[in-house]
Amino acid sequence: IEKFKGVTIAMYACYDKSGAIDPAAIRRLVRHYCETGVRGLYVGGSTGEGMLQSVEERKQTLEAVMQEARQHERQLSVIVHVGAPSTRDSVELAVHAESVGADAVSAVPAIYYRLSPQSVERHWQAIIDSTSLPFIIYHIPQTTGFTLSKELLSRMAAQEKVIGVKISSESTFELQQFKAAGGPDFLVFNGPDEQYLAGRSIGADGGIGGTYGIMPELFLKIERCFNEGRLVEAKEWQFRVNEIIVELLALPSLYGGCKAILNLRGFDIGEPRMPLLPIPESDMERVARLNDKIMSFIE
Ligand code: NGF
Repeated sequence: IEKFKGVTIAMYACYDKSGAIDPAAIRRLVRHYCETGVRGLYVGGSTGEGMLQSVEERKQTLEAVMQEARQHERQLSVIVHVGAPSTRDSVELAVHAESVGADAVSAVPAIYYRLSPQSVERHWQAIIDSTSLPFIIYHIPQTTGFTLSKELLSRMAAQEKVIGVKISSESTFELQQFKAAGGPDFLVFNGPDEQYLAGRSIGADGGIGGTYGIMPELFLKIERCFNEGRLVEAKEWQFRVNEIIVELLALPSLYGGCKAILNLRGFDIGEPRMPLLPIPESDMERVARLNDKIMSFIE
């Protein structure tokens, strides 16, 4: 489980001008992330727009990620989000993830229907049983509407294959409680990037986040300061990160903003897919200023 600890970037979806998956752009971005020193990538989650893509597109995306990631000496740990409205699609994606050499799979509860805990448990179990890969629960109640109880979490965590939970709810208390319920070897990933340091301080083993991809260097600084016990410095870096996140959240869409920043840097990954909004021309000056600010923090 060591290979999953630390900073894991939630990968952005990459599209060409027509809105189709762009394998070349994916590989370009993964190549860049391989050089930053982060621990791994989380593919096809909220940031990765997995829910807005067909099963085939999700497979195509992962294949491009794996082809690039496996060419580098520094091996990124690749966690694949296979959550989907149907168990059948999630299982198909999990089987595919294993076949291309991913390190772990992860899933939200099946979305759209209001599901009982028994139903979510059966859904996750079907995914877990379909491969020999480790499984990471994805807890994001604000989008799925599903409240994960400590009881269900503990039952899931009792299985060897269930190695952790990614907690995107904003409660650090819940994070601490889930860590206690899972036990010392059960991984907890911080979800809200604004609380990376708070999450780490209260028991998270690392984080998976959607804004890491435009400023991995800053999250690595927080991580390093935290590990070396330099907490005042860690807090200063977190505050700088939060200055950026506040501005990103004020844009028409968060992922649109992140992608626009990467496009300014020449990555050419396209816009988010509707209903997520692109950044209008009128906001591009703001985005450029934000990019300058990030770069000034990184230097
Ligand atoms: O996007 C959300 C919704 N949360 C993400 C993250 O927890 C989920 C977080 O990075 C994620 O990264 C993924 O599955 O791809 C936020 O974007 C960030 O903290 C800004 O608010 O809650």
